[in-house]
Amino acid sequence: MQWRSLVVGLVVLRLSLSCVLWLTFGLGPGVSFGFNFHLGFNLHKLDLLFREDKGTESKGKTWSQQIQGKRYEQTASTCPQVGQQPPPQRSYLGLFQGNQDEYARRYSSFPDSLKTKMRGMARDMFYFGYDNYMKYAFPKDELNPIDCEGRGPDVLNPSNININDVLGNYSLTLIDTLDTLLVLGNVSEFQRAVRLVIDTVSFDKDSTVQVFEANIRILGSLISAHILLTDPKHPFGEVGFEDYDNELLHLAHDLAVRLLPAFENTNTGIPYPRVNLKTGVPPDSINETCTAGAGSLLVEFGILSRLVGDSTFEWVARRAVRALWKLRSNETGLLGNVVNIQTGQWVSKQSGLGAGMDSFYEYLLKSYILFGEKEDYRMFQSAYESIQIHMRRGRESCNEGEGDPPLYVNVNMFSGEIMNTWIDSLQAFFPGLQVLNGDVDNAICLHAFYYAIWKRFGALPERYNWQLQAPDVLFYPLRPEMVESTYLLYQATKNPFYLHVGMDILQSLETNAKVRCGYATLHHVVDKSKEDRMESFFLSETCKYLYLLFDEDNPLHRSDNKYIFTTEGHVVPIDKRFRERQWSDLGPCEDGALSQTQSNHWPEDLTKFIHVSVSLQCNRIPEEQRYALPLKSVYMRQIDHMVGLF
Ligand code: DMJ
Repeated sequence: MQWRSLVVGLVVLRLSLSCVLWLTFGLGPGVSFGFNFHLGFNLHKLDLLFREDKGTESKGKTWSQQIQGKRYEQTASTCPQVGQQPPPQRSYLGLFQGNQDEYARRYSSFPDSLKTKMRGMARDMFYFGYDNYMKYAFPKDELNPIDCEGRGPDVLNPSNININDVLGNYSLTLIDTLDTLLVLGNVSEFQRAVRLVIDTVSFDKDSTVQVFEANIRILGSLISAHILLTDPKHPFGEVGFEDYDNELLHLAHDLAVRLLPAFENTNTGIPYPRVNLKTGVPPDSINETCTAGAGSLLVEFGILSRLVGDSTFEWVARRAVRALWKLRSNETGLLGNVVNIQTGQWVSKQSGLGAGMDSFYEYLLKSYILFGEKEDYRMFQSAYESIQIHMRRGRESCNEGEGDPPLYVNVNMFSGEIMNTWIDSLQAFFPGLQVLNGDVDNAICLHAFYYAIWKRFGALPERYNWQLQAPDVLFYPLRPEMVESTYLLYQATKNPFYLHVGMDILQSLETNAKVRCGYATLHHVVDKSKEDRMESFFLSETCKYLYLLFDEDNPLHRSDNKYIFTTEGHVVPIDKRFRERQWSDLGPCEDGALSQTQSNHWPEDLTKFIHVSVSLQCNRIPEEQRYALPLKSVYMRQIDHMVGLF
């Protein structure tokens, strides 16, 4: 009974506040969710919980209004039925007009001199981390940037998977960083680093690592550096050296062979999450894996197969993707984020775009772009459609109409019902993928939401609760996703807005994360306390994308060079030879939806991806569009308001 009184009390309180507002400002109930959102704060939460209990959550367009337990069926983007008059509405747009120029003033130009300065800042950021890693930490895996020491696996606590999944006692940071040195134009240091890897790295280690992490950070980096070293087009100039004898490729192959036991003794073909590099799958291994972990191996394994002429690697990676795909829901087409590899049962039915799922989607599209297998694109298209239908909330168009800004929420894979009210930092990669898919409009809006969160905290909290307007999980380990999307959006639009975003990111990293020997994980995005850890992706991705954002003349941006980035930011050319395989035994596609797969040729429309995926020189964009904000001021202001910036 108590909660009912509380609800009634809150309803009364809210009605009184609405009355005051109505009498004072003439604001009726159909106005800005911003006001409703603020004033009905606790009520939203109770209503949401109540509705979730009853399972009545629906998939309307206005998610902030939904959380208040209201139904605003008649939004501006919903056509009224013929003969019916829509109820008069007062637009929230009106509330924000008049101040819109502050956004235009702030974001609509970016002088070349500032660009040069920011490029220098990104370069210095990289070298501060890299040089100190080499000085204090190499050959260990990571640098502890506060104590200026190296860090290897946690041998005393094998169950510390936060560390041991990633650190294999194989000079992780050095390997992960190889191609960034080339992107920064440092050929001599690249060559020195390659030699160091060849001379010192061995995978014959008693380390139990996560297959996914070893694949994206180590295998991906080795094959990327190998390809760049041997690329006959010499995109970065003469980077090869005379006595190079494919050692990086041999190392990559050696590692991949050590990962193969993960694909044995699994009923579904979905791999075990971890292997010991010496002894294979540990006897006490769990039978559960996340979708991204098992389903994001195809890019690296596929390239390796094609480079060494052995289909095994691509075959196991593809079998895993197909097995996961078969387990999608018949109702929604969505997958969950944790699955049992023996039974094929979903352990977690949550479907989202962030942790546990992110690179699964990414690699469907990137595999297709690289290898031209139509099967991959069909899966991607179908997944993208399901995401749009079941996860996307908010107004239909990013830059038009009324309603909440688009947002992608975590839903139950079978019912599409919302499961919680947070989005995570990893999801910030998605606008970059949307750009790659040609959906720049949606990318702009989602990115703007994350940027507003960044502005508020000077970082992205690991989880942000959009209902509470507060972080749920407070750390920020220097992740790259936000800057990755910023870079790809800049390449697609050439809008100076994105240079400002990059500058903000650079400045907050300098202010909030810089310590004695590098950049430290933020333990708490509000009080800015730190942890003594600098993950390898900070140098391999965060710094790389920041530098590229400001380096217009980078070889990667020349129109005759076409590249794609792996999920760890490693550069791989889109090359004809990766579309030619010497085998035809990829196995039949058992899934009816994919059975049309016959040809391994790229279809005609691939140019769409090539244009956005690589360094498009966007000089064709008309001036007035280039310097207009990518998102109208009124919508930017709406989002800023919504994340509590004012
Ligand atoms: C990186 O290792 C990769 O970007 C991966 O896809 C996701 N997690 C980290 C960065 O956050």
